[in-house]
Amino acid sequence: MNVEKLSVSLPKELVQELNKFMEENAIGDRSKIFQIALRNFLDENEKDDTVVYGIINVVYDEHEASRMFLELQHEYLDRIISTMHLHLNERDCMEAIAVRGTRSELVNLNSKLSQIRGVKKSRLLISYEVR
Ligand code: NI
Repeated sequence: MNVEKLSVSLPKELVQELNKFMEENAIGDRSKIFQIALRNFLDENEKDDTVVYGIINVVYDEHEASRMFLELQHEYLDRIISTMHLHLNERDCMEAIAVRGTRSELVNLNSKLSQIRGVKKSRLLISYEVR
């Protein structure tokens, strides 16, 4: 593998947390963890025309977010394949939204979802690239 060495600055607490995790899980290769984290970050944020399948995982406050949340899903109806809804407690809900579209479209949808008031978390997992 062709590698390049980088020097990065991180908050001390984050490094301590990482070191503790590596120790507890007997992981010796810090570079591997950064590679995985960066790959996930780029998958979630890179924009291109590759058609992909993925899952958007959203946790939201039903009272605050429901209307906007549904409107946005209707706007993207031809990108959404299926949705699973779970009631977490009296107010909070989780949805796993299976999606298909270009990486750009799905990154934009995830970004819009995460900006809705009452949405606590929205993550896009790219599962498969159509080639
Ligand atoms: Ni619910």
